[in-house]
Amino acid sequence: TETYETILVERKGRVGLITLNRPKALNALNTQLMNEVVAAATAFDRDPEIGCLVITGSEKAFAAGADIKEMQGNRFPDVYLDDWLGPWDRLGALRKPVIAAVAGFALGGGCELAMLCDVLLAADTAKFGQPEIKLGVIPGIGGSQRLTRAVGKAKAMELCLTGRMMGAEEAERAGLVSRIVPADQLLSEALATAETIAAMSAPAAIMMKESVNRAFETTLAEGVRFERRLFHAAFATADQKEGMTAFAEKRPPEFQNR
Ligand code: CO8
Repeated sequence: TETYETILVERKGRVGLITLNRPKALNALNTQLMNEVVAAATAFDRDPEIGCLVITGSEKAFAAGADIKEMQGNRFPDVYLDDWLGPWDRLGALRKPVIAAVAGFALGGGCELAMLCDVLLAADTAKFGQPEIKLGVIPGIGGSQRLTRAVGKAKAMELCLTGRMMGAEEAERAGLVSRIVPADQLLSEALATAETIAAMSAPAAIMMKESVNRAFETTLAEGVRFERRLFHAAFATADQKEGMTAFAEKRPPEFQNR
């Protein structure tokens, strides 16, 4: 088992929980934290005992962005050759559903990390923003792309060009956030949602995630075709037989994840 210094990793039944834990830097995302989150998430993704992941931060900050003190001396040839930030793409490529549970600041890379997840639960204290412009740069792990897809061009442009933060209410209205919960219930709600997902048929949950994500990558006709193929494929699983038999027999299903 790995030991981590910048995150806490726990198993809660079939849910894998990753808590960002650099409280003195408001969970700023330095290289070590990136490597640890990606390693822990990848391990959960491969673990057949885990059905869903939750990534959360502290009450004050989900994450206040990339670590400004670590990156201020970076130069183009070095970061280009190192593929700096490239490992974050592996988080977006996980197969199992990932829930971001966001309280407090989710700024810059923190907002981008939340948007790399599949379900975004926000505490009423959550504050989202892409303040990179104030540092003379732009987002680097998909913020300009995912925020624009989530909230539309006008709001994304305004937020990215001014660096203004938006609160949970505005973020929910704009479609960035799945649901707002009181701050003191954020983790329990996130874990309950994750348990619900983890109790579904694992192949169906992965097909579902792949299919919804397809909506961002392709045309409507291709997306519908992709969905139809997976829908047909679902009839090859024992879980489809179990789910439908259980419905007919008026009992809860017991999925075998196969
Ligand atoms: N990097 C490094 N240290 C940070 C960061 C950060 N992003 N944010 C906060 N800290 C540190 C502060 O320096 C301070 O440390 P110290 O006590 O040693 O002075 C400590 O955390 C507490 O912070 P504050 O005293 O500033 O706390 P406040 O409550 O007064 O303010 C804010 C909270 C408003 C969140 C403020 O800290 C802030 O503005 N932080 C910077 C936010 C920001 O600009 N984020 C964007 C960074 S750029 C970015 O993310 C680029 C994305 C590219 C890809 C990212 C991949 C991960």
